[in-house]
Amino acid sequence: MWTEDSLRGLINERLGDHPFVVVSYREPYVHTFEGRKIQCISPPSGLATALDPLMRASQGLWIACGTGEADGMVVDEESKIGVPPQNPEYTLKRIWLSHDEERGFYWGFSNEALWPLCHIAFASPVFNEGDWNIYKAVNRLFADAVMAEVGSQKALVFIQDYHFALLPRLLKQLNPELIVAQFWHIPWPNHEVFRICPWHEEIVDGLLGNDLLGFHIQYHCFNFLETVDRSLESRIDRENSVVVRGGERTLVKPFPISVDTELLSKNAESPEVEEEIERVVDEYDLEGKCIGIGVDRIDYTKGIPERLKALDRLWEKYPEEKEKVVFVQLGAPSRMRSGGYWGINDRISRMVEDINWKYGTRTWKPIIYLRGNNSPTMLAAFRHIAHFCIVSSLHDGMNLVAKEYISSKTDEDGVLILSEFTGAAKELRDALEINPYDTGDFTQKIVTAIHMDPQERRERMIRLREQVKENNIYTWGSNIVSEILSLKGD
Ligand code: ADQ
Repeated sequence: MWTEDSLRGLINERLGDHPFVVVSYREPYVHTFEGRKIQCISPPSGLATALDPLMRASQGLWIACGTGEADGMVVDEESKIGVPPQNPEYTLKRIWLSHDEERGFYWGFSNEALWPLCHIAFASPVFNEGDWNIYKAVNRLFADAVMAEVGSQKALVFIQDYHFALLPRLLKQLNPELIVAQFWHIPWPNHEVFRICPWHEEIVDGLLGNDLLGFHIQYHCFNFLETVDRSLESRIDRENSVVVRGGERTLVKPFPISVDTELLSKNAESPEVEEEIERVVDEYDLEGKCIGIGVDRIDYTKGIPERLKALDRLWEKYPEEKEKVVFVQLGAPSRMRSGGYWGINDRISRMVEDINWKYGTRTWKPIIYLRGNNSPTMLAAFRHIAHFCIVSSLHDGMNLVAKEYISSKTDEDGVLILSEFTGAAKELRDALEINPYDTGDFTQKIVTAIHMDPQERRERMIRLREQVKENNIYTWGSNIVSEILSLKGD
């Protein structure tokens, strides 16, 4: 089983004196104001959890956009700061984007074109030429930032996600000695879908600048290879999952991401979480109830309206479940500057209100909707007490919520209801699988979860916990880093 220490050991042993650089849009540490005081927070993110030990061991450099309101006040003249701030072990370099750059690069092309294009959720992508030009310019800005640090050295550059599809090619043009790898955190659709993007060939060519390109699951790798095959002149070695183009090779492989299972399990039993459990049970009147939860960024890909529809059907068809079952939906507002997200927020609020009005009584509220960036302690408390958790994404690269729920169920008692359209469904075979569009079956699965025999519930949960223990976030980090290190060839 991989741990933080063994991941560090791997780096110490095999990196040598090659610089290690991570590039992502989001930064691992953000400086904000608390009143007049500056505070540093590390946003809860699986990615930072996996990469932090790796960065510490390599004493590397992490390049990301400075987005915190106090970020600019704590860096040096090169926009750098040693992190973690109390005991610096590696360097964070912040890149500053203008309003127009942020609008075109992040809100525009990344989130209004690539996000809907890669998720089959039937939201039309917006292909705006102005946004595309800014996306290209910001990718160049990051390429210059990497080059300013590594020059002609043989450095290892590990890029995160769909914000930087063009960066690998730009880097390889500037320094062919670099080892470049990228992890694409969202699905890759099939060629018929991807080719509607007017610039799909440039995007695919940009990604083929990578020596290694990782997706969560094999299916996304196949889709990518198919897209390459049908978009560009190249040779595909399917047996080894390699694209050969102009003498360059790109290895395309799945690396299913995960969570820090051990830490989440430990936290679930901490005194802080126990206290929070007492508080929420009391405040929301949950004593003796069968509790279901949903935990999501509010995004149209997460299938929240579909989930509410199934719950509505539950109380309509099975009135005996009234007063007994309470569903708690924790929803973090997300990307609210993007027009595509306003509708989903309104729709969810209206549906919750309608269900509570239709079925609620003076002593029972069927759905408790806690909209906000909920604290890790509150999330841990709800995960620990929930009898079932629903993940009903219409399409999702992996979905960490499913794995966080399992990790928090230290009592080995709980049921995961999981959409077949998540990457997680490929691993978590003991979940109750649903098609979120099939409301009848979805409702039936909720009933099954509520009434599952305790022995079966426990056996399924034990197997799920074994699965996430074995493939934890450090397994992901170690597998992908081993692959990157083996590319350096010495
Ligand atoms: P996301 O689309 O953000 O990630 P997900 O994997 O579910 O989706 O991660 C969401 C994270 O936000 C989880 O850690 C969760 O606990 C947290 N969160 C959700 N609701 C919250 C709330 N109300 N308050 C506070 N925190 C909340 C993208 C891809 C996924 C892929 C990940 C990692 O879309 O498919 O799993 O990257 O690669």
